[in-house]
Amino acid sequence: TTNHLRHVESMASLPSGAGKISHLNAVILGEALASEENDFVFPSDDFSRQALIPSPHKYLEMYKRSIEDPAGFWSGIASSQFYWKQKWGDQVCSENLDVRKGDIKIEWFKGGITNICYNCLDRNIDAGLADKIALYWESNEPGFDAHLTYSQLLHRVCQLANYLKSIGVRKGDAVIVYLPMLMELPITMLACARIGAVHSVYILLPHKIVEKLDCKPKVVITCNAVRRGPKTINLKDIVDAALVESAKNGISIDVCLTYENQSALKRESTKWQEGRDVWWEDVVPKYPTTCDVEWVDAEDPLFLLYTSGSTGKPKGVLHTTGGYMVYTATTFKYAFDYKESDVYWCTADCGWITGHSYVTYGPMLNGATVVVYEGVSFFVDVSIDSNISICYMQAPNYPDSGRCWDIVDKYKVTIFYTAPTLVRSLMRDGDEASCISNLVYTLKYPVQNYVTRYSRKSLRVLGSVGEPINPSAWRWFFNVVGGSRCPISDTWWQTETGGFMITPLPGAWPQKPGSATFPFFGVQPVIVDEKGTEIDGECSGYLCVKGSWPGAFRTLYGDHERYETTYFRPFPGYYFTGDGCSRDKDGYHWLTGRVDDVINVSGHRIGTAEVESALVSHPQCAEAAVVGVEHEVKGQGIYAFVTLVEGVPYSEELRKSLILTVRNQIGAFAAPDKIHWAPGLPKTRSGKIMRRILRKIASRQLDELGDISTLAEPGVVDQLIALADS
Ligand code: 6R9
Repeated sequence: TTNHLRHVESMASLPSGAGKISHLNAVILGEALASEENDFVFPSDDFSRQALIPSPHKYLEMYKRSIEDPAGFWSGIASSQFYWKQKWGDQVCSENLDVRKGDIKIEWFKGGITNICYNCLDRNIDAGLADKIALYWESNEPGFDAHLTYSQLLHRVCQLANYLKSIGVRKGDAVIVYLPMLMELPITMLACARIGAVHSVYILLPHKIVEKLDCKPKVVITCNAVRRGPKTINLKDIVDAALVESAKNGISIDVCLTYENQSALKRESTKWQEGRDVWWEDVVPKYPTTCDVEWVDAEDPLFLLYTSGSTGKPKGVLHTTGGYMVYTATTFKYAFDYKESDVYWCTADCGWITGHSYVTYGPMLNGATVVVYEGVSFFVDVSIDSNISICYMQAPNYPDSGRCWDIVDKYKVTIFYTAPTLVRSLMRDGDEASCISNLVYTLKYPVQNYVTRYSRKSLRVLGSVGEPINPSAWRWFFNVVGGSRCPISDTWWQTETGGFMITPLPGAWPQKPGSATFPFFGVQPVIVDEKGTEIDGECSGYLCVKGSWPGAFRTLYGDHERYETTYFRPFPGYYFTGDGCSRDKDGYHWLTGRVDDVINVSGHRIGTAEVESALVSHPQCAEAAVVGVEHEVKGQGIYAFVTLVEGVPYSEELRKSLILTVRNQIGAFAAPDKIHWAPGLPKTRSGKIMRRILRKIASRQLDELGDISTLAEPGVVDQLIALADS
């Protein structure tokens, strides 16, 4: 095609100096592209022509600059596109990323004084966006919606900020947020940021919250209930239970601000603790709609977000203000080729980093119009009832599996950002003729396919995040959902990185289904072997990052030691991502999943250790070992080997009760898909469980068990195999 040629030409004409950037070597040569590989998918000429980064050449030019002069590159963006009350000091970035040279430290724009809420709202309003829609809110029930313009959003944010100040929330104080996808969630995040408070948003609030409250919050913001598909979930009950637990540990919450989500539950039916609980609607609207900004240092904390680690205790990832602001805004703009007229929908929940960086901050900093959808758009069945339904991953299938595209058409969504788990589940439903649960829908859409009965013609760019997207899901997303027209930004990044690290720039690169392609500006990914030696060219190994980027997390809250040990000690001199990665002959990056003991279920990280500790807390469970197994929809499923206390017989009832224990302690999404009764576990003589073998048994690759001679009791393997399908 002509487009194909254009790409090859632009690659061939690159300056030879660009070749110094080693991982791009292969691509710069352009050889593979010329060799008619059919696994490339090219952006259309039309798309590339209007794109912010229209060619590999342009990308390389900017990429080179960002690597050779990071301070110049980022300070140029920071000063031209954001408001700073006061400019930063002499140094744009000061860092030590080498444990051998002292404490790890990352600082960007230190001394710069700003406020991210001001930059999201006031700055955009001053620039003429006052009447532009900031948020479209779509309810769980089709037909119910709301919206706010930028100036209306600012008023709401200010009212809440004033209320929070009135109850004593000050700069640096932590605020716990447990809200569903209502407009009040981004409002809350922005209100905290406006007054310099540190928000800590949860996607679930397990009973074990006590472990997480080391930030000593005084205020919790929640709502009474939420509708997810056909179900009502009483969030307030979950909060109440968590607060009882934390009180036992001496953490007392003064105020539990509760939004009355009327469509889900009336206030009369909400359990209430006088003196602590306050209805949002009774107090917040009484406050003034303007509120002075608390100016903060670029390195003042913005938020804490807890994420699973490979050892039991969740990690409180701390992000600061200035670098995060510059980084999320810039990544959003380029990776989605953002235009002012775009309508953007990210299906992630704000309780996940994706919701922080790419529902709230990144898009709002760009003055974008954002769709917020209340209903099930992702997963999570957070109910804490005792009824074990094995449905913890839910697709957005209410009233049916066409809901996403219904929303896309309704708001004329142009950029749609979601997770492979959702793509896979809709792919499963999407190609079937409709088998519809709802009469109105049946009459409206008699026999058509869930996807194609909608136009989707507004779509321009698609995005994927959370786990590697399988090439088959990629192709379905591209061909069916995007009508073979919309580039897919498969964004690889982490809670820790704050924003995109390896991502296609739509329009710039030909894509390969399943590859996250190339690093974002300023990011230097390196692949190392077990010894920590960088490997070049076509290779695979451990993914690390050299140097810092503005969006990087600065510490683990209250545990800088663990921050260094987990991320900077495994391969001294580098940030270790915990992921495996290979690079192909064309320089494209392929993420291969976690190399530590973290399972990725529907894009959510669950430490094996967390699930194991929950299982073992059951009085009849002696020992547990958890591994991930391939799962058609969730990406990975949880497979648990469980050894029972001597003399206790294995039964269906016990199985349910084990699963319930995990649900109650961690959350429904962590519930094992399979409990495999194990009279014994394969262990080395030093007592380490050999997960390598358990993974093989779990995936029934029995002829690939490998060497089992180092086992203390090799006989257990045969026992386990015998019990595999019992
Ligand atoms: C944003 C987010 C991070 C882990 C990460 C990796 C996996 C995320 C991915 C991906 C392949 C992608 N991951 N995006 N793997 N391709 N596009 O997911 O943050 O919840 O912290 O998870 O998710 O394994 O290390 P987080």
